[in-house]
Amino acid sequence: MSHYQVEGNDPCDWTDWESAGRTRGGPCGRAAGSWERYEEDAEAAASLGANAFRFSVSWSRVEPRKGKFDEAALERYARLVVRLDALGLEPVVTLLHYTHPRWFHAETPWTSTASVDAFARFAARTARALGPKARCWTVLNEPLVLVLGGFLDGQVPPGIASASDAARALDHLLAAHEAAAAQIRAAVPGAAIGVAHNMMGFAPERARNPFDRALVSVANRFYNQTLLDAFGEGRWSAYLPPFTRFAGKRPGLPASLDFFGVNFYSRLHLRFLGDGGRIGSFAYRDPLGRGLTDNGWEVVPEAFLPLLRQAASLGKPLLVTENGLADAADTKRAAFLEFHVAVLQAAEAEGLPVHGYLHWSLVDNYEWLDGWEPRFGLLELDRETLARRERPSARTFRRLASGYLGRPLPSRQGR
Ligand code: IFM
Repeated sequence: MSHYQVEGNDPCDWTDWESAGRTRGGPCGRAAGSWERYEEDAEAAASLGANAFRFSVSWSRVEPRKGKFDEAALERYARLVVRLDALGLEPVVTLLHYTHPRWFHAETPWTSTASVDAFARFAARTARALGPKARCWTVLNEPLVLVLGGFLDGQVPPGIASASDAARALDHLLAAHEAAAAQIRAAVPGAAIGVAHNMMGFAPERARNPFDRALVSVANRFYNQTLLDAFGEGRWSAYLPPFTRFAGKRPGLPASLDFFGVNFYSRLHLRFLGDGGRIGSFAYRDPLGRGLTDNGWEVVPEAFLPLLRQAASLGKPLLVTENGLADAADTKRAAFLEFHVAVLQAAEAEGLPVHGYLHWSLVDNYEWLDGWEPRFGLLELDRETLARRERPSARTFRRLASGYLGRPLPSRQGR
């Protein structure tokens, strides 16, 4: 779960984005009301047989004014951690899941080095407040997606469209990861530090077309491999045609990471256009005839294993930090779960270090630009009463959870 998508009533940069009419799906509003219901959600996860619970901390709640921390907000997350622990659920804590406090972009934007100190301060306060029971940290969620949407496309806050700003923002996000990791390790003995990276399958629209195939390799290199290079080698150089290059060096990054989180959903089909204006087009297709998800994504577990192999080349433990689908009628979710857990078993059988699987999501939540239309929950949310009700596929999750024994969650290397 991520804070903004479930908690409700959390004024931040994204709320302003909604008010400015920049989203398609209406306001987030009360969301799923989890700020008041986290314990109920934790109990539901435990009753489904889960042994871990991923959530994110809202920076805007914790530091609503720059440098002024809200102890009550920190205490609320600390209470959640205590409850998770009592229920036998390992907390997996994310510190940046897309949203920022309202002051952030004006005062310490990701394009400036001040962002790194600001984020490290937030990380330090949060790690101290959540304490030793919060061991597993995915510091940044999908940093590359944030950079592409917020700094290259201008689709999400802060709404910038500049390749040079995007390159700078990525560098500072990675520096912020490193600084935050040091703070967390100082506050939480034995903490395991990770990142949650969105990985996408890519296929040539025309299987034998050499230009489509070349596009696939460029897209994979840029979208999937950049962060693997950054965290593996401490440097990255990524090219997105025609005019974007991200390159940088952070030699301390590899040592700041204990595990790599993979968020996997779908696959894009690429077609070379080369018509001057656009290099290529990309679209979700359904060549395997399974039917697209409610938000039009291909269901393609076949693309999952190659991506896990690619991520494993980093040489760190892996955690699947997100995987799921929008399926309000719940006609596809059970099979989706079966397919993807079978891939995890295949991955384990070939020795890939996959330590666990976190389904996205426990309960229907606010899906950013698409609002409330896509329904990702194992639990269906009644938007009027905020009551949760198990979808039939929750039974499949329960059965798979009891049979699928991942390895213990990653621990800090060298300890
Ligand atoms: O809901 C999002 C989540 O916030 C980040 N990863 C992808 C999910 C589905 O779009």
